[in-house]
Amino acid sequence: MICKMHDPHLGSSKVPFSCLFTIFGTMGKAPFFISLGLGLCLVVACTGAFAQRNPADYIATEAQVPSYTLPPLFPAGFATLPLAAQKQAWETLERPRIIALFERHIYGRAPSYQNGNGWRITYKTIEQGSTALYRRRQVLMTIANPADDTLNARLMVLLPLSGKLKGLAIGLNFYGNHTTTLDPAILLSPSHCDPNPNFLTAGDRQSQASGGVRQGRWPIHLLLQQGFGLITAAYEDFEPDIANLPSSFKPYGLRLLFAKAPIADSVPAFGAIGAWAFGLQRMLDYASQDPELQLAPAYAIGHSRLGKAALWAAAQDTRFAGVLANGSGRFGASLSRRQFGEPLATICQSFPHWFVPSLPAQSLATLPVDQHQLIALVAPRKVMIASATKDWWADPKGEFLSLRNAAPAWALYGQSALSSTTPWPAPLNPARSPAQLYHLRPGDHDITYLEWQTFLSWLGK
Ligand code: GTR
Repeated sequence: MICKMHDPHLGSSKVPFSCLFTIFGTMGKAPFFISLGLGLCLVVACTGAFAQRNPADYIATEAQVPSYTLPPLFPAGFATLPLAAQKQAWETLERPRIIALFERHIYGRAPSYQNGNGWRITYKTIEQGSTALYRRRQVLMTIANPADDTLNARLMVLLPLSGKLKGLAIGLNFYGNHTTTLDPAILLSPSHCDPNPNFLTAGDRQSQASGGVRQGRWPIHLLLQQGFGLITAAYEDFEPDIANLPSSFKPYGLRLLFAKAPIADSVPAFGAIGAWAFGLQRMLDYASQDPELQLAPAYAIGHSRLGKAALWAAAQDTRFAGVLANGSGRFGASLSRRQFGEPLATICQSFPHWFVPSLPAQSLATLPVDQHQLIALVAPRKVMIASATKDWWADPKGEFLSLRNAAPAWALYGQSALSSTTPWPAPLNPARSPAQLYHLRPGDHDITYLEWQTFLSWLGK
């Protein structure tokens, strides 16, 4: 049975009835009347009380898609160079040029704190322990700007009990670390979160009652079984997801921290997507300075807006061994010039704080980059792009075409990649090469066990 359930990160969507049992199953520690309240909320949601985006108001069928031409992946004459020279030109000229274009026109620039300009980061283990499943550390990351303003992010690090660490998944979560597991030792963060009665938030702050409500998105058991560790943090620890954030907002995020110690730069400072990507990179820094974690390949993982952030982080930062960008859609994996689903103007209007202020004024004709170029920046590392059949808003086919159009970047490294004629695959029949994987799941905008399982088993090959 399917019912409608409101989730601001889904719009309004359908979730399997079984999820209600999962949620109720996690409610053991909450008082009975809270469970009852949740039940009532879900019943209201099931009546379809929440508005849904109407595909009739957007381009949502293939026949309506206007023709488009993508910016070429390589400059003119590139193919005439010997392969070694192409690879060198890609790494020394093209990658930096393309990254600079994405910074200037879409995501904005991060502070380059590593270059001795006064930004500092410290880590403090504030709790550790173990369960029958994993070893656990909770780490307070403090980021300080040159003027000594600071912000804290709380990292939850889960590691297999024994054996060599095979890999690390690094991803941000929406409602708090404690929502990913039923472990009562997980600490809450005081950062903002989207007020969501379905997940029992305390207004716009995290609440203990939300323990485990997002386990379905975080199959920790599976990760550990495969020898993987997990580092996660609430995304709003790094940047509140609020348009027109007042400067008095507490606790503030990276954008205000950056604004308090501005650097002379003609490129605008990052929007929220850039700030979350920066957060992922700093989580990777934590892994890189730890004797055990630094030995494992680290993968950026994210869903939806956090899929956009994961892709941007992995594109810039070659220390990531790869990325799983799930349902990342507009300004994630999907091609901007393929007008299907969420329009450029709509995303800029709904989420003006995600991007540089000049983005809404861009037309598709003037935008100097498209998203296949972003994916190409991940080469020769691993990239999995995942979509869902009913997620027309994110343009599943556009996500696939973007990956396919990025394939020549892998060829520079002598890696076989998707061919230019690979068709958009049927659901559950992924298109794959050793370093590129596209997966289409039947269903809605979500990340599930299936995407994680597909990603991990592909990495294991
Ligand atoms: C939507 C947004 C999408 C996607 C999604 C999410 O409303 O339009 O691009 O990012 O939010 O992050 O949940």
